[in-house]
Amino acid sequence: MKISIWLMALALVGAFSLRGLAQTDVKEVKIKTSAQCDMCKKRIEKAIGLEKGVKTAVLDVKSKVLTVQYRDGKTNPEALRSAVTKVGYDADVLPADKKAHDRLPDCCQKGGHDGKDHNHK
Ligand SMILES: [Cu+2]
Repeated sequence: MKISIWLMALALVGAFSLRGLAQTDVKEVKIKTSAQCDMCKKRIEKAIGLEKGVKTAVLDVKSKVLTVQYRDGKTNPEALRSAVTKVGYDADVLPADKKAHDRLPDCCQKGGHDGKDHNHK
């Protein structure tokens, strides 16, 4: 009898600590960027991948959407968006950091050098 009470107590403690883990679990955010090409993809994924709390960062060039998996509590969508702007790209409603954007190769700047969306062949 005593043992089964202990087991129940253990199970309860286990359930609570699992809930605690879940709260610091991985979350996902999708950020619309102004990426133009595969170079942008690599640049953004590398920079955001190195941000604190980020597990994975994957950019879909076609939709320009960056999907970030991050640890809740270590970082947040606002910090991640701001990190994207510092790489030189728009992040949802946040405009790109101008200095960073102007340092990008022409083809990676907003709209590319001819003002049209294009992709490198
Ligand atoms: Cu580019």
